[in-house]
Amino acid sequence: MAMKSDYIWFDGQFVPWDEAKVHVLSHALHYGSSVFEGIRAYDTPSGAAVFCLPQHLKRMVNSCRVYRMDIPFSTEELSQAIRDTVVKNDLRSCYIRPLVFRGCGQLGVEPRSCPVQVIVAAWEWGAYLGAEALEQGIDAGVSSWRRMAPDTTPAAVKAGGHYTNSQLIRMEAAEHGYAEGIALDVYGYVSEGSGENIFVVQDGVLYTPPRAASILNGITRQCVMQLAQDAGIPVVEAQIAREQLYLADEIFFSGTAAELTPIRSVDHIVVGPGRRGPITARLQEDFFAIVSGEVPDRHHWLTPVA
Ligand code: PPE
Repeated sequence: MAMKSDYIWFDGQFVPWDEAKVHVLSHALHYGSSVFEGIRAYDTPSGAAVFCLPQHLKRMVNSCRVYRMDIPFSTEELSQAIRDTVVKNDLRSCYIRPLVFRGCGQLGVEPRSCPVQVIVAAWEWGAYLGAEALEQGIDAGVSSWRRMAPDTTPAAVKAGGHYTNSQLIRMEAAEHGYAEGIALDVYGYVSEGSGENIFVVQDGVLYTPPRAASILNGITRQCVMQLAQDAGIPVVEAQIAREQLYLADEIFFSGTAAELTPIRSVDHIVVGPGRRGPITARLQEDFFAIVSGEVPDRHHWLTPVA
C-alpha cells in the first residue's frame, strides 16, 4: 500500500506526516486503548465527497462512550477535521483514518489519568483485497480463531485492542493461502471477516449475520441492506451455519476498505459457479454508481469535503 500523504491532523493542528509522533509510553501502545474509524472519500463530478460521514462519527463517539473516553473535540469539530484533512492533502479518492487514543500519563491498566488524543490521517488506498478481487472474487477460509464472546470485548465497538483478534484471523488465512479468513462466533455461527462483514445469497435471498453474532455493525453492511431493499431483494438478518457458506449461490464481503468484494471459494469449496454472481454484481454496480456521483445520492450518503 502506497501509504503516505503530506499532513496529519493532530489534536487540532496539521503536522507534517513524518512528524506526527507519540511517546513510547502512550497507554494505547501498551493496552490497545484506542478507538478508530475507516472512512472513504470518493471522487465525484462535484469534487471529493466523504461516504457516510455522520454514521462513522456516530459510531466513533459510541465506541468512545463504551470505553469511557472523553473526546476533547465536538462531533462538528471532528467532522470538519476529517474534511479538512482530505482538502489539505489535495486528495480526491482516499481512505481516512480518525483515531482517538489514550496518550502518555500513568501506565497501569486503569486508563483514565492519560490524556485522550485525536489524529486524522488520509491517504490513497486502492482495492483492499487486491485489484482483481472486486471482479474475480477472493478465496477465503473459515478461521480456527473465533470472534470474541459477547461478554468479553464488545465486538460492535471499533477499538484498537479488538484488532489483535482480527490480526490472528488475517495472518492464519494468509498462511493457508487465503486472501481473508471468515470467523465464526463463539456459538459456531458465521460472524465476519477480520475486517469485513459477510453476505450470503441463497435462492435469491440475501442473508447476513445479526448484530448479536459478535460483528462490527458495518456501515457498508447497512448500505448494502438498503440497496438490496431498493432492488427488491429480500434481506434476512439471521444466524448462518458454516455449511451455508459451502451451499451458497453467492457470497461477498462488505466494508469501507473492502467495499463489496465477492468470495469465490471457502475452504477450497467453490461458491456457486466460482465467479461473481448476479446479485453481488448488481449491488456493487448500485454502490459504485452512488459513490462515484453517477446517479443521484438518493440516501444522502455523500458529504462534499469543500
Ligand atoms: N467488521 C470488521 C471487524 C471491520 O474491521 C470492518 C471495517 C467491518 C466489519 C466493516 O465495517 P464498515 O467499514 O463500517 O462497513 N474494517 C475497517 C478496517 C480495515 C483495516 O484493515 O484497517 C475498514 O474497512 O475501514
